[in-house]
Amino acid sequence: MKMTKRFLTGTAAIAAFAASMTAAQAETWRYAFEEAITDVQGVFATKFKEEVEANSDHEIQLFPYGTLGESADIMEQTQAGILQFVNQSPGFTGSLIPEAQVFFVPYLLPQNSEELNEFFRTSKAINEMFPELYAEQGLELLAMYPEGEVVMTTKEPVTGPSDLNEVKFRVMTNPLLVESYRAFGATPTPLPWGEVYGGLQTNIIQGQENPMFFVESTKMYEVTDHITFTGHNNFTTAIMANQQFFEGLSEEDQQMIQDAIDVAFEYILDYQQGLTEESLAKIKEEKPSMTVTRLSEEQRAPFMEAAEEVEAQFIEMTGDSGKAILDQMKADLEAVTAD
Ligand code: 6CS
Repeated sequence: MKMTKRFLTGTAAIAAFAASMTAAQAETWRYAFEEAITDVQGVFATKFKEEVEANSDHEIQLFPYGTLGESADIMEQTQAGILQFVNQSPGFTGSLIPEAQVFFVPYLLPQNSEELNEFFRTSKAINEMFPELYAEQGLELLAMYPEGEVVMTTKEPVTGPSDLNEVKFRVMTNPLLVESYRAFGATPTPLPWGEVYGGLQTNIIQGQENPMFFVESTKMYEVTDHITFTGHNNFTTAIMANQQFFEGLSEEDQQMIQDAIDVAFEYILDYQQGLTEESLAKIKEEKPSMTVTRLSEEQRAPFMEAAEEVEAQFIEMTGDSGKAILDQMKADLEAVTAD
C-alpha cells in the first residue's frame, strides 16, 4: 500500500514535471496591426489568435492601431524582435520594399471579388516572389489579402482629374502613391494615419482614399462630403512575422502558424462579402447629405491614362526586380480573369 502510494506520488510528480515543461515552452507572442479590433485587420488578427490558441499552448497578445504607435513604429518594433507579428499594408512597406509599391499601379487589380480573391490565393508573385523580398528585411511574409475597393472621399465632388487640381490629397507614405495622385492631378500629401482626421477637419488636406469599411469606422464622412468610386485600386495588406523568431520555431509550430494564417485568410475573404455596401448604408444613415458617385467608363478614362505613366514610374523606381514582379502579377491576374 505504502509502496503503491509512493509509486503514484512518483508518477504524479513526473506528470507534473512534464506539464511544467510544456507550460515553460508555451509563449506569448505579440501581434500588432494598423486598424481597430473591429476593422478588417482586427477581425483577421482575432481569428488568427483563436486558431493559434485552440491548436497550441501559445498565446497571442493583440495590439490594435494606436496602442504601440503608427504603422512605421510597429514595423520597426517587429524588425527589432520586440513584436513577433505585424500586419502592415504595402502603402507603408513600399518605402522599405520598393517592389511592394506594385499594389499602387492604378487599375492593375480587378474589382471582381471572386477574381481578386483567387488572385491572392494563387499568385506566384505574392506567394513565391514577395517572400524573398520581405526576407531581405528580416520579415517572414505569411500572407497578403485584400481589404476592399478604395474610394476617394473629398470636400468637393470629383468626376475627373481637373476636380483634383489644387486638392491636397492625403496618401499613405509611399512614393508611388504620391506619383499616382500627382498623375491624377492632385497635390499628394503623404501622412501617417493619425494625422488624417485632424488634417481634413482643419482643411490642411481636402481628400483621402480608403476602403469603405474604413471610411465608415474612422468617421471620414464627418470631415469630407463626397465619395467617389474611381475603380483605381483595391486595398492590399500583408501579415508577417519577425523572421529570426519564425525560423527559431519548431517545424510543428511553424506549420501551426501557417495553418492559422490560412484559416484567417479564408475567413477574412468571406467576412468582407457585402461589407462595402453595408458600410456605405451606415454612412448614408449617419450623413444623408454625403454624395456617392460611381465614375462612368468615360469618366474613368483619364485616370486610366494617368495609370500608364504611374506604371512606367514604378519600373523606373524598381528596375528589373520590379518589372519581374509586375510581369508575374499580370500573368497571375490573367490566369484568374474570366475571358
Ligand atoms: O490609410 C491608412 O493609413 C490606413 N488604411 C487602412 C484601410 N488600414 C490601415 C492604414 O493605416
